[in-house]
Amino acid sequence: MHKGRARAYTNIALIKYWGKKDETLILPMNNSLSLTLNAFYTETEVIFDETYTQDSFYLDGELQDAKATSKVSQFLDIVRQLSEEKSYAQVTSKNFVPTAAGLASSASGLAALAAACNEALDLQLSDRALSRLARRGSGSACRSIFGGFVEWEQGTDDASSYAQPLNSDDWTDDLAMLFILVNDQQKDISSRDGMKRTVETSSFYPGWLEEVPKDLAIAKKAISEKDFTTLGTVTEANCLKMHGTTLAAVPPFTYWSPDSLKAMQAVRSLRSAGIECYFTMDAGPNVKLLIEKKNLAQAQAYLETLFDSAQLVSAFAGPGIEILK
Ligand code: FM0
Repeated sequence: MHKGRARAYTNIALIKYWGKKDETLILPMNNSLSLTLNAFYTETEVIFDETYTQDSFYLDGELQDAKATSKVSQFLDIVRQLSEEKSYAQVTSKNFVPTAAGLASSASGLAALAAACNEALDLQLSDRALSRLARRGSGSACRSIFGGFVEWEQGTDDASSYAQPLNSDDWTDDLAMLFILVNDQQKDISSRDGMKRTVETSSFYPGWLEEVPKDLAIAKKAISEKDFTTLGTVTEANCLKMHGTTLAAVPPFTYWSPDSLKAMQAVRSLRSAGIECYFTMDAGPNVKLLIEKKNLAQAQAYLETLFDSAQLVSAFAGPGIEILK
């Protein structure tokens, strides 16, 4: 019996990962840059035991169905390939996110699973090797190995595609993210399916690939200079470009709901009132604001006039992977 436990925090991309050049290895079409957060995380325990007759996956106390288990099982196969271990495993995960927030994250989930496997099987992977392993489960998970600002270098093969921290701790302490949790009835298109359809069919996708290196360079310079205005401006612009690509996909789709637009407008109103903040969005309708800590209370007070206070959740910069005993 081999057992390991780990905690991983979710991350939100400021410059987005959107599209794969290799779907098996999960090699992305572009570099991305994220902020790891402290408020949402996953704790995962993995037990490999030769008496097990199949892999099993419990999430928040419930045994998962074949579909959810197969994603975990495929990842365990990769772990079994690179280790001596041949046994099946039991994976028990708990997501620490606000209830019904729709924030359950594959980034924190797969990063925690990778770290738990590393611990259970004493693989002694370096953080970089662990980032590569987590990437095989879910691309954005490779960034959750590290805390603060993190860049995922797209690379050209399995060995060269990994994340690394930007070492900007003294500035991340001043920053916050405010989540506006938007209710919506739309059927979800997963990020995996959405980016695939976009790469394959969107006439706007080549434009996206032209823009990302420029946005990334602006973002990295802004981080090194602690220039919040420039970082926020490029974060918001990059998000809009990513979401623009979905409108030209065939068939077209969008992750935006009416309340997403309402939240974006609220961000613009806050800026007009001199409270600087910028939005970003991922493969769903929730809107996330990048803001300096010193302005958080004021922004929250304004947003509470437009949204239910239960829809507003704030987070600060968080750490990298943690091993739990
Ligand atoms: O996080 O197919 O990692 O950079 O969140 O598992 O590799 O879930 F929606 C935008 C994350 C995509 C941007 O995709 O996909 C970002 C996104 P996988 P992920």
